[in-house]
Amino acid sequence: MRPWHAAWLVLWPGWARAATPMSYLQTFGPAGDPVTRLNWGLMLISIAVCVIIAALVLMGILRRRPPLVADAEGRLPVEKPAGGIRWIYIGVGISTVVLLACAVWTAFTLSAVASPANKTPIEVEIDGHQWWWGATYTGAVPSEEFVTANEVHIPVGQPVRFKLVSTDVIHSFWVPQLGGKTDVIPGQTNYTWLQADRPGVYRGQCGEYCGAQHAHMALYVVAEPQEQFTTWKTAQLAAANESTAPGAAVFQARCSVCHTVRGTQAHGALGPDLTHLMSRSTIAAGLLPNNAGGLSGWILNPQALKPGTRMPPVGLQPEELHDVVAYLQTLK
Ligand code: HEC
Ligand SMILES: [Cu+2]
Repeated sequence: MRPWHAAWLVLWPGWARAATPMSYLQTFGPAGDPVTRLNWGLMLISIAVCVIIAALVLMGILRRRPPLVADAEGRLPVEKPAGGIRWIYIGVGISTVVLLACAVWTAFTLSAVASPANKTPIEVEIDGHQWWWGATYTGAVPSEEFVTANEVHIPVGQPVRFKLVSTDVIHSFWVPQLGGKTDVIPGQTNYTWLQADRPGVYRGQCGEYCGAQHAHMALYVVAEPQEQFTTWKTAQLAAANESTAPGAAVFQARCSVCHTVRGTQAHGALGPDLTHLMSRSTIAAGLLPNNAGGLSGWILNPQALKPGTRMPPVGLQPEELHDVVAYLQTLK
């Protein structure tokens, strides 16, 4: 981002979200807004302090002292004229008040973002993997539970609780325009929450170095009106149909050990759930667009596109590849 773009962040929020999806200088929900205000406030105070100190130093340098007067023997007085200590007291006084105010503001900010004001009926369990995000929507009853990956939908204007666990190393869950980072630690469960006050797609990213493909561990939070969210959720809850397409057989034979497609024999858990793969806009945690080209390239050789990824090249014949991609595209 160029420095002058920062001005646009303030003047035109829509631009901020579209052009700088990872900028935390502007947020769009109560889990982030208090911190953003504090951020800008402390920055402005710091700038003011620099300007005031610089001005005072300049004044000190430029101000003429009254010339020292020699006594009868021509000696200059050793003692300097008194005065000025008053300014030390004033300076210390002002700084103390300002710093205390900042500390109090910080404390209020931390408590404001610690937990949502309203109840959170929706809880999503996020599990960090090298290098993708699993997402389980836990319902009140098991039949309301479903699993997806790398793209979570939330209803606008409602707080959503995120339960964070890791299956391997430490990751960090971070959607900068909605809230701060929370570490995702193996053997420990952390919680955070997010709320989006405007509909939109918010980009998230692993915020803690977790290995070679850390940079390709993105996450999308899609905030939509309640009605659309319910439609999405209902679609996600549905299982896929057993398919007789040739690609389905290839998938069962070569991919089901790692991938789940609910409603079929595929129950693998090493890779993302693919039941509603086509409802997602990207694959491989934001690396590729989710279309025939992206899918074919990915399945042909994931290691070339995301070296080190836990998905191996499966070694399909061209026809099998074609069929399996056609099958995947039916998983709407
Ligand atoms: C050894 C386990 C394994 C096998 C076998 C495997 N995959 Fe994967 N697959 C993964 C993992 C792990 C990922 C996540 C990779 C990442 O994003 O870094 C993945 C990701 C994917 C994705 C992207 C999903 C998303 O939402 O990002 C697709 C599509 C996919 N695999 C299709 C297939 C197909 C088709 C086959 C069989 C031809 C297959 N996989 C075989 C482990 C496997
Ligand atoms: Cu990471």
